[in-house]
Amino acid sequence: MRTDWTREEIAALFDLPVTELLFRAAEIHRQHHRPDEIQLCTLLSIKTGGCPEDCGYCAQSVHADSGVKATRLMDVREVLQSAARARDAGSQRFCMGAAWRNPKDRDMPAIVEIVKGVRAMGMETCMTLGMLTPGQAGQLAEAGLDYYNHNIDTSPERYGEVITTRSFAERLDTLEHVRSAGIAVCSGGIVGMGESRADRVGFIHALATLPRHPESVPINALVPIKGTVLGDMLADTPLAKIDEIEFVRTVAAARLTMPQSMVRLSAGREAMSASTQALCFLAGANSIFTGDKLLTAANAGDDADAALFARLGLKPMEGEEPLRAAGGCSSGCASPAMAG
Ligand code: SAM
Ligand code: DTB
Ligand code: SF4
Repeated sequence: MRTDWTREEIAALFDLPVTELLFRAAEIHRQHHRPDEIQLCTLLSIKTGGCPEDCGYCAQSVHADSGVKATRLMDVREVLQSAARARDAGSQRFCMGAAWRNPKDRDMPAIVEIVKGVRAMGMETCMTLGMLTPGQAGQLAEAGLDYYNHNIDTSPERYGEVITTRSFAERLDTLEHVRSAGIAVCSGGIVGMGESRADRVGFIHALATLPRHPESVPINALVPIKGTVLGDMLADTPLAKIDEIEFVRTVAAARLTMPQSMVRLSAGREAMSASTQALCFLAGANSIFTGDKLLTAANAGDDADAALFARLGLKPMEGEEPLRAAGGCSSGCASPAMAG
């Protein structure tokens, strides 16, 4: 897979007539994935609020006035009950988030127990706990963690305007520790934070030029939360709200530059029309978060998603996702029947 994309090439993709862009993205999508299958992932906040970082979009930062209450790390048993409900609702992956700058070493035994427990239930596991040391990444790998989510969030240039308590380079360091430990990488970011198109190009460029593409690329649409810097900014300047077609273009650019990755239409679906979501799926998004809650914000909910899938004729992905490591889709997606 190409990891030498230039910003000019990516900017040229964004500039394509939307008909051409979607056609190309859909074509690449079906060469590597089944176009009628969408992966379902469920999120659980295992430790909410009270985070010392100052991410301008986040309700869980102590710097925000969002009313989110800080909690302790959830009990292992409670997490496993929640995972069982997600599995029974058809979810393939269970993603657990903690509002930490980084986990403390004393948190690791409970985290390891959670990973082992969820895996034993037959689900893929993903965690997002903030920055990791190489040792902590190794512990998670040994516990059997499948994915680690750590978003670069925006372009390297814009990063410092959104978050000041850590750097873009620190984000890349953790991604490298995760890779070296042998855990699959989930990394993406947020669109609609008042950034320019050049920033969106820079954001996709940073992901597509990593030494290896992230296996999962979550593309979030900012969920504007009252009391956060960016949520309040959007409330004051509604014109800064991202155009939905520009969001779709970003999804298509992710699909075209990272053909084998799962591209996740992540936060922000609740505020999106069915038509926009359909365009995102056409543009190559093939994964969503299900359930009625993200970490603190509301999500579309299982009934709404079942109705959406019925309308669009899509179905949940079952079993293992295609083995990109083996060099392509292993479930027949490029077979003549699917490709024709
Ligand atoms: N503390 C960890 C970290 O920052 O890596 C993990 C949790 S953090 C909430 C995970 C990701 O959620 C962020 O990197 C960001 O991309 C996304 N996110 C947080 N708040 C959001 C919002 N209001 N709208 C859209 N995405 C959001
Ligand atoms: C990601 O990229 N999006 C998810 C997950 N990774 C952890 C989080 C979305 C959070 C939305 C805002 C909230 O629920 O507070
Ligand atoms: Fe903390 Fe993560 Fe929220 Fe940033 S995004 S404030 S690191 S929980």
